[in-house]
Amino acid sequence: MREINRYLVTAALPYANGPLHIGHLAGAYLSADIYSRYLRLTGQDVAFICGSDEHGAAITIKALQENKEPQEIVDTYHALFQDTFQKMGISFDKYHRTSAELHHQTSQDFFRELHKRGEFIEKESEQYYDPIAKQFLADRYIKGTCPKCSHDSAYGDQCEKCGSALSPTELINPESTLSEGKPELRTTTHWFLPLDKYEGWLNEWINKGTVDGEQLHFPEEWKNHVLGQCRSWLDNGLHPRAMTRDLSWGVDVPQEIPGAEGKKLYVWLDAPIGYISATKEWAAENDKNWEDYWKSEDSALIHFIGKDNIVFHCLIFPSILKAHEGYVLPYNVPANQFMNLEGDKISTSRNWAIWVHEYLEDMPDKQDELRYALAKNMPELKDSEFTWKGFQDANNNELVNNLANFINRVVVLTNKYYDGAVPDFDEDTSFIGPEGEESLPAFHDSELVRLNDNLLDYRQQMCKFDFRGGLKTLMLISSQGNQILQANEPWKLIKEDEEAVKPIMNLMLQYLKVLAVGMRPFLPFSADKMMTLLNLPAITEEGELNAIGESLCEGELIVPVAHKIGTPSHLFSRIDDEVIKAQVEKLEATKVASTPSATPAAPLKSTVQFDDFMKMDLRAATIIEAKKVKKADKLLELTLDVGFEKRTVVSGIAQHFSPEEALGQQVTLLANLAPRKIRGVESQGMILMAENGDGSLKFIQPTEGTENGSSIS
Ligand code: B3M
Ligand code: ZN
Repeated sequence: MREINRYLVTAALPYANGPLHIGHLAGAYLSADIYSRYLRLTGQDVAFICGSDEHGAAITIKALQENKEPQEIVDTYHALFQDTFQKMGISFDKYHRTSAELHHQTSQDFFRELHKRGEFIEKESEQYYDPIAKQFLADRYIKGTCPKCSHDSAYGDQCEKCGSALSPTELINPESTLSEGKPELRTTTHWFLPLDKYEGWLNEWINKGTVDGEQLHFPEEWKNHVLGQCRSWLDNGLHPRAMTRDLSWGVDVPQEIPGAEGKKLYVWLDAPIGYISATKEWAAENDKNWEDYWKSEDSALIHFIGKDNIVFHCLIFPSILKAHEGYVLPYNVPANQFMNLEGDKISTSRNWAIWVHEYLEDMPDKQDELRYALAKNMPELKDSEFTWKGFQDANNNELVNNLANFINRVVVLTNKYYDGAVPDFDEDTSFIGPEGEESLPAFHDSELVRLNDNLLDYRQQMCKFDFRGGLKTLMLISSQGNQILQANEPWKLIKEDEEAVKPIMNLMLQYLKVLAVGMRPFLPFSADKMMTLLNLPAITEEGELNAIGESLCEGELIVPVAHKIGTPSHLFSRIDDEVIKAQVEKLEATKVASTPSATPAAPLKSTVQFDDFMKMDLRAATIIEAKKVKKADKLLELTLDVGFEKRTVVSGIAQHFSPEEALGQQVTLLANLAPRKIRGVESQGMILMAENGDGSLKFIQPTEGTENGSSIS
């Protein structure tokens, strides 16, 4: 078995072409930060790496729209990102950028090495060229009508309406986005990575975690939706992918290679290498060796990303790393799904988003409140939803009423009864436990162990990337503290039996320290304040959790008797309805501005009898596999987990959802529809969809917490 002595944690490099929204935070950055902070608290050696992705068409098109140079655009957003991340407490060890010289060199060296090893195939192909702009038109430089759904402004690489992946030559009536002129086909040569040749080892590596029989990771530790996406790509067959582009902005193909002139590296080749150049820079600044993190078997590479980046991090980048040789492959890629906002997909183009820098302007001291609301709702396994009401409730009911209330009570009472000094106590004094049980006198054996058990649950959840679970466990510790106070009523007991209050208050102070340290990954600012309240040294994230765990295990106090704590001050405050209303109105205003006039609803169908309706058996089910049906543009073949069994359903949603988008969604299944064969596949039921006035489709989804197989009536 592989021993891990070092962690290299990466978060997807954000494109420097627009500000960050809460979906970005919930997708990659917050989870990566929580995990890195957690690892540091357990004494691990961690390098937490990120940077701005400053190449690719996303940047040049933005520059074009704003009539600026690409460099100006990336400088603006790189600075904004640094500021936003820092204010939100994202604790990168290095935040780098891909326009840096070191990055250009690193990615060119990579290309050179792959070229030297003969890993590329050089291929001539016909590509659109804009004779007015004198440029080849890759990906987003070309627009036209989607051959799949007839949407009239599909891009050369993708139709944003139906989600289909396209190539520029498939577009009907292609048009250059640079000159709006008609492009012509010209021959150009590019270097391709033959991904089809790597299918064999990729299959073994994804499904068994082994390469040539050597165990490199454990697929059972990977999230199902990540494995599912990888398998669906592999099942559909991989194709050679061009690693270069004819562009003016990006990393030059090393000029000594014949034919390199005018060619740039494909952004998805250079961007992930950005993780390597960032690590190099960090290592140079911190007297570390970057190769320990990238080239040593006892190092675990963990990529935090959103689900739209899975194929690049789980198949393409690993292929690049392996082709180069000497590099570790990702140990886990705990990708998140998407976070929706108030019932709709977050969308930059429709301005349906909460921009993090604006949030910080509106609520400059509420970083932890946002981190909490996002973490508690993190789309770890399926899409989730952020609502302002939910944010308010999380703050008022959980942070204020549970956590802050508990902490405040303990600090106030300790100051009042003992002048702030942690009381000593008689171990034979009994008190009532959190579930109302009359606790046995052996305080050390029962209560500290209970606390440690909770802490162990938390640790297990955090190791498994179950951050929602970890946070819940911490909030449970806080609720248990509140329950112990409530059941024992020290404020009454103090008048009758002073001695009996001491073990309770002592224990509550131990709870506080566990909460401060445990909460640090989630609420770094508040955890620091909690340590100040306790008058304990600041948390340095250098193994504090281990220290606490060891003491609790031994039945030793983690806040010693006679230690003098600080004076009370409030950690969180209520957020009023007006504040929330203003935010909702701000968001709604963008919707009114961008929504076309409502289209009339479809006319009602004729009446059915109640009995007819009751014949339908509707069940909750989750899509666990999704793939396109060959030669059928409209169909997806879905595998559904219906709790008690699995079903195959062929559904006509392919023009609205890509297999990746469908994967992981919980849906409503009409389970007793007579099976029928569609394109040779037996479809065992139908999933229910809503059609909006504009023709877009939505899944009819059971509310959060509905178990697969539950019947819906
Ligand atoms: N910039 C895409 C994105 O932000 C891309 C990630 C690069 S990670 C190497 O979704
Ligand atoms: Zn389309």
